[in-house]
Amino acid sequence: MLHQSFTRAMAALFAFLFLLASAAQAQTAKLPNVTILATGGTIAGTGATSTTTVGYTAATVGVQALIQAVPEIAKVANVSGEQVFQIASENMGNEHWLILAKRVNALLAQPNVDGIVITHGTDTLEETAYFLNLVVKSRKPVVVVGSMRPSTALSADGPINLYNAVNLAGSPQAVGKGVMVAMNDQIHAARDVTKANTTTTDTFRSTELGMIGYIQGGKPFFYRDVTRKHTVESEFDVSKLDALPQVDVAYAYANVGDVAVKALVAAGARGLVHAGVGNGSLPAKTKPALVAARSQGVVIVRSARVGQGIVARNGEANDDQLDFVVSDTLSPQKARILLMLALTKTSNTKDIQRMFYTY
Ligand code: DAS
Repeated sequence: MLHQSFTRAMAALFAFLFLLASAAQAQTAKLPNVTILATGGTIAGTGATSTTTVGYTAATVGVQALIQAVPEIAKVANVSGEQVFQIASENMGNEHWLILAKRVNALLAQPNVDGIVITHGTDTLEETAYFLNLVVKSRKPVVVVGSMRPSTALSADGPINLYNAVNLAGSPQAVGKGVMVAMNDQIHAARDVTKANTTTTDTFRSTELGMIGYIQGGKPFFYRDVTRKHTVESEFDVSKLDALPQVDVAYAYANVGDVAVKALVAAGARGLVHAGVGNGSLPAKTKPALVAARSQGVVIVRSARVGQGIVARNGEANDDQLDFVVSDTLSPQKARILLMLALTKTSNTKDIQRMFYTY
């Protein structure tokens, strides 16, 4: 009699545990599969004390520790992590971008990967995001995220930024939006976002062209669409590239000469972005060096240091006569990225100008 009751109790227990496991499995099966690619930065940084918000060490915490620090992530996505690099992003280079882009495309080609989050230093985050926006070959969400305070700081922004980024990367509404930057509960398009403050948590801004949405309660809310081509509509493909053409930026200011331009060209620049004053103006002391560079086959893009607005073709210079390209609204650092990729396809300035009005 006792034996029968024990057997019945054990059978009931096993049935309950089986149902529990099945329910958990069903729940997991419903969650999106998101891969986190960690590259370093402040989000992986540590400081000596909880009030150390400057003077900390970036790129010290590994991807698994970043994930374990936010257990809530497991409730919204099936997450796996890869440590691609561990660097402060002021040291990000073309070689890093090629490795990262190839890994992103390989992962997104897998049917069991629904989205990707890239944790990154904030200093060049906008540049990596724009580069990927032009070379990722998938409509699946790719979200670049960082933080302005190290993981050890009071009110560190990294954990909530990471939680938001994973939610966004796993969200069906984020499909087809191009590469996004998720910081400070905001969603920005890679093309128009820039780091606008040295230290504050609201540093990422899309100023005049506007961010594309918010993340509230872990959910994305979109209010704008991206108008320029990106990802699967892009003509650029880095899958077979081991290097990118050397393209540099020369900054204009009162009393500037031509030393920087001449030095960059002498060092082998195949393209040169001039960060002009105002509407991309060319100082008289710099212009001859740019004209000479063009005559040697260097492609010149007139951009502007001001940060907002369209650099008008044939406005402050006769671009038709000089055979220069204008950057449209791209910042000098982003114009450099597009020019680099353009030069993997062509050196024809009319074709390159089309690209600057397309992406
Ligand atoms: N040095 C900065 C970087 O790695 C730290 C940061 O803000 O992430 O970009």
